[in-house]
Formats: sequence, structure tokens, C-alpha cells
Amino acid sequence: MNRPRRKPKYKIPGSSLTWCFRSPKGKQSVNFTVWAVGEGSSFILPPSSFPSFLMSQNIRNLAIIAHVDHGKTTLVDQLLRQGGAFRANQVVAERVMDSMDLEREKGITIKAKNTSVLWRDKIINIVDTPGHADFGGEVERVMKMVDGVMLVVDAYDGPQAQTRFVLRKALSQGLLPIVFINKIDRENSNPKKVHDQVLELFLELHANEEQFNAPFLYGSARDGYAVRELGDEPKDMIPLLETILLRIPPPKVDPAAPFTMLVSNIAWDDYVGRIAIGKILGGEVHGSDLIYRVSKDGTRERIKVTKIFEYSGTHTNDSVVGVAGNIVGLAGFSDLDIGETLCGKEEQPALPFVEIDPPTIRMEFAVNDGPFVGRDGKLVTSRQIRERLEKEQKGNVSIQVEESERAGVYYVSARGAMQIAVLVEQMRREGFEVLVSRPVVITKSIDGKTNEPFENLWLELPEETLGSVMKVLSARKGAISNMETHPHSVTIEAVIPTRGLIGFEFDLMNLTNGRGVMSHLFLEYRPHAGEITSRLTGTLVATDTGVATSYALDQIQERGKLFITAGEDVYQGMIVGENPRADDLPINPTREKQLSNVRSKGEGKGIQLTPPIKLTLERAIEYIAPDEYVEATPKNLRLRKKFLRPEDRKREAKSAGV
Ligand SMILES: Nc1nc2c(ncn2[C@@H]2O[C@H](COP(=O)(O)OP(=O)(O)OP(=O)(O)O)[C@@H](O)[C@H]2O)c(=O)[nH]1
Ligand SMILES: [Mg+2]
Repeated sequence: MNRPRRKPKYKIPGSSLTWCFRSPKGKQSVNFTVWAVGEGSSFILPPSSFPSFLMSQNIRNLAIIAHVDHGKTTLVDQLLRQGGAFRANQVVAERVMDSMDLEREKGITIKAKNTSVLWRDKIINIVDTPGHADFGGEVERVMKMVDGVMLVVDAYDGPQAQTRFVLRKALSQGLLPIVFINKIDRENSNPKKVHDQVLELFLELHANEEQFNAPFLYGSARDGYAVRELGDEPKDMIPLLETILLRIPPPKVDPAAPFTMLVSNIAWDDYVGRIAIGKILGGEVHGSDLIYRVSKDGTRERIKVTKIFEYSGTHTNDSVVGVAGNIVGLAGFSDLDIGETLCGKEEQPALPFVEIDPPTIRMEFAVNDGPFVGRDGKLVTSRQIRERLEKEQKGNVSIQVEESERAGVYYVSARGAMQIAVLVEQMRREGFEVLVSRPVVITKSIDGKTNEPFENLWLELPEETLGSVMKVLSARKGAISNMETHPHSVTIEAVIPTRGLIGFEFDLMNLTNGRGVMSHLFLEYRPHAGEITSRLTGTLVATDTGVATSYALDQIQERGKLFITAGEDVYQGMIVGENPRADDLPINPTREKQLSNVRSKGEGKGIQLTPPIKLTLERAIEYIAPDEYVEATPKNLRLRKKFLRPEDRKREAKSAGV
């Protein structure tokens, strides 16, 4: 390998530096401008300034994968810190990679994102991935960009459903793993037991010998340390960075080949438009190069590269060249899809792309046809909604959008209700109003029989709630495959139709007072499991449009639970509460007390209304019945009947044969 002959001295950011080295072409020297000063490496150089044959040897591409909340993004913070990405006195937000508003608000990662640290003269490209099962598609596609993975496992919780899913994907791609058992600071954590559980998982998932011999490290991402052996003195993240350099191989790429890159991710920039993100598999690309974009159907389009981006620390930097092995972003596209090949020569073949797991649920997105349309949102037309959904489909491989047979209604398919809720939440922020239906599962016909998706479900419950949870599980057609009792809890493994899982978390939280923990994972398609009655309650439906009065609500709350409070605007067909019985009860929430000569309107003052139940978007989507919608606007979430007028509902029910 080529090594620099003379180690450059310590420099300050902005100063210039000449680096001499031997190369296959003889003695060479390159001039650099020092970017920043980092720990361990003494300085940080723009990666693009390395000559490309040196580059790929100096790059490590790594994805951080885990179950939700096991600490991936917190770990990335610490790696960036150790790599000198932050100035000594810089105030940095926690979980800097969770940069989307919605990510910060929900405290979870939604989109996979790239960054890099330069440590001991090596560029470590890191991809932070989401851990929530609904965003599994994001994880699958980044596997093609990296040469190794860091599997993070919580030292208390141990491997969970999504640990299994992401590890299986990584192992089947032949990637080498490093295991980081995180949160050893947690009380009652059991890193030794978790170590053994992870090894068992490796066996179960048929890891090859090299993968099975993965190094295990332990630590606390929150407190900023990693150790090789339990009991070692906790200091910093250096053991983890050293392990990455030792264990993760440099990318296997050919710097001498023509330029080739697989589009693994798409980002959007308001100035340059679509950005193709991926690892360069061969050759180099320069700003203003003419390259080819090969679509999945084989058509080739000539593109002029307008910008090259590199990802470093919390920044995106412009670069003059993208070199083989590096993960870069390219701009210059009017249209682009994930999975497409970019290449320098017209005759180059397209690269194969990993097929990712298909969506399992589908929902309707419809134009808001309620009387309050346009009150909160500016983007309400069918065309605006269609364009927004199409844009989402481009950047989000696991979402599919289709037109339905009805005007202004689109079908959106995804991996789970959470994924769709996130999309709706983003649309609300952008000023959209939209109606969304309850999710239905996507069925398949196999040998003439209807098959539906099934999932593995893992539950952990307080023991005393076991009976009631089992009852709900069996009503939802769950079949228990394993059960273990622990001193304070019970763990259950079950196989359940995806259909039975819709709204299940809501029940679980109610039955266990929020103490139940669940995770689930797509298993396979199996024959339809038969009827499942998911919601046993009916609704209280408004008969009139107007303002809800305390007087009316006071009477209504004796019938059921309220979703609204006095003073809120309501409309005919809107759902204002839950009826404990299965049918829908028409009520008038706008009714006012008849005024007599002596009584005044202010007489409602003494009325005590119970606080209304406010469902979050996710819960609301799973709560509603098939003939209902959630109306999502920038400021309000309302539940309503699909057909607002009772006579239309009757007609519809009749034609559906109910
Ligand atoms: N006690 C303890 N808590 C930690 C540690 N690392 C992370 N956490 C906490 O765990 C929670 C989840 O951390 P994240 O870094 O967001 O987890 P994540 O794996 O990125 O989560 P997703 O991206 O949503 O899958 C946060 O509240 C962190 O503060 C740790 O080492 N010890
Ligand atoms: Mg995260």
C-alpha cells in the first residue's frame, strides 16, 4: 500500500499543506487545504483532495443498524465528537443526525442519513439508519452502500424484532458486522447475557464463519465510551473507531474503471433539486462531467453533473471530484429513481439492485370534501396531493402510490401505519389538507386462494395483564408459539395476521397501563385467517354543523366518551365521540338550551365536561372503522364518516350489502 513518506506536521484549519508520496506513477505531491483539526488524526483534509488510487484504501463505509431506540443516533454523535467534527466549545444538539423536525419531535430516526469522520487518516463514512420496523426499507437500501455494519444492541432489552431483521439483511449481503452492546450504564443491564443472545442470533441467521467471529464491544453511547472487555476502564470511543478500521474492509472498487454508481438514496435540495446518493463503484466523477442515467427499463439519459457533495460531520460539502469507494451525492437530475445506475460510458451495463420487501398495507388518501376544507391548509386540490405523493414515492422506496377508481382518491401502500402517519404529518406541516382511511392489508392470490401477510409478534407484559392480553390476541387471530415467565414479566411470541396488528398497540397500552412492550416483523403470506372484529365500539356522529355547546356535550357525555370539547366547530357527519355499543349514534352537539323568558344563555356555566380524548394521528388512523376517515389539516385532526350525510351512508351500506 502507498504510505506518505513524510508525515505532515500539525496544522491549523485553513493553512496549506504539501503531501509527498510514492505512487504507481512515481513520486507525487499533492497540495491540500486543512479543513479542521481532529483528535487522533491531527487534521482533517477534504476527502476529495486525495488522489483516487490512495482513496479507496483510506475509506471505510459503515452502516449503524439496530432495533428502535437502542442508541444508534446517540452513538453517531459520539463518533463524530471523537472524530473532531465539533469544535471543542461548540454547543451541539443531541442526536444531530435526527435533523428533520419530525425526527426531533418524535425522538426517532425516520430517514437514513450519511456522515463521515476522518480518523487517523482514514475516512469513515457512517450511515445512520432508522430502527422502527416501518422504515425497514431505508435500511435495506443502504446495505448496498456499505462494506460493513455496526449492530447496536441494548444491554438491557437484548436483541429485538428489528435487530433480527436488519442483521439478517446485513448477513445475507455478506457484510462483516461489529457488535456494540450499548447502554451498559443502565441499571439491571446484562451485557453478558445479551452477548450470548446475539451469538445465538448469528447462528440462527446462518452467519458465515467470518461474520460469526464478529468483535464485541461494550459501552454507553450516552456517556461516550466503548470498551473491548467488560471491566476495562471506560474512557472514550477510540476502541470502537480502532475496531472499525481493523474490521471493516476498504471498499472493493476499481478506480481505473469508468465511472459507475448505484443510486441508493435520494435527497432533495431546494437549490439543486434531486441529489443521487450512493457509493462510487468505479472510476471518478467531476463537476460538469457528462454521465448516463440508466433507468430500470434500460433507457439511458445523458446528464450533466452540476454538483458533487460529500457528507462530513453535520455538513454537506461541495467537492470537485467524487472518487471510487466514497459515498457522495450528485446533482443535475430532473428525474431520478432509487436503484438506477449512473455511469460514465453509454455502453456500460446497469447494476443489479436488491429487491426490497414489498409493502403490506394500503390506505386511501382523499381530497378533503368536508365543509371546513381550506380553512387551515393551502394545498387541498387533487392535483397538489397527487404531485406530493409522487414526490414521496421517488424518495421513499417502500411507499407505492396508485390512482384509485374514484376521482381525487389515491392508494398509498407502505410497510406500516407509522410510515403513512409520518407522511401525513409531513404533509400537514407543508400546508396540505387530506383525508386518510384506515389501513387495509394487501392480499395476494396464491393457487386461487386469498393469502394475507402474517407477522411474528414479540410481547413483554406485566404478569397480571396476561389474561386480558391473551384474550385480545386470540380475538385478533394471534397464535402463541412461545411463552416464558420471568420474575416480574411474561414474554410471549406469537404469529398473527398483519390485519390483527392494526390498532393492537392501542389495546396493549390500555390493558397494561402503558407497560407492555411490543415488536413485530413481517413473516410471510399465509391463507386468510378469517373475520377479525377489531373495534367493538361505535361512534357518536354529529347530525348538525355549528359550534359544540357545553349544554349538548354534557348530555352526550353520558352516552359515551367525547373527542371534542365545547366551542369547537363541528360538522354533519363528524365523529365527536365513542359509543360503547357497536352502532353509530346520531347526536347533535350544537344544541342549545331553549331560552325561556327568565333564563339566560349563560346558564351552562356550571357544567363540568370530562376532558376529551385527543387521539394522535397514528392512533386515529388505526382507530377509525373502514367507513370512516381522519381529516388531517395543518391545525386539526378530526374523525369523520366517509359519507357525511346519513342518507348517503344508508345508500352506501345498502349497496355494500350490509
Ligand atoms: N442509559 C442510556 N441511554 C441511552 C444510551 N444511548 C442512547 N440512549 C437513549 O436511548 C434513547 C434512544 O436513543 P437514539 O440514539 O435516538 O436511538 P436510535 O437507535 O437512534 O433510535 P431510532 O433511530 O429511532 O431507531 C435516547 O433517549 C437516548 O438518550 C446509553 O448508552 N445509555
Ligand atoms: Mg436514530
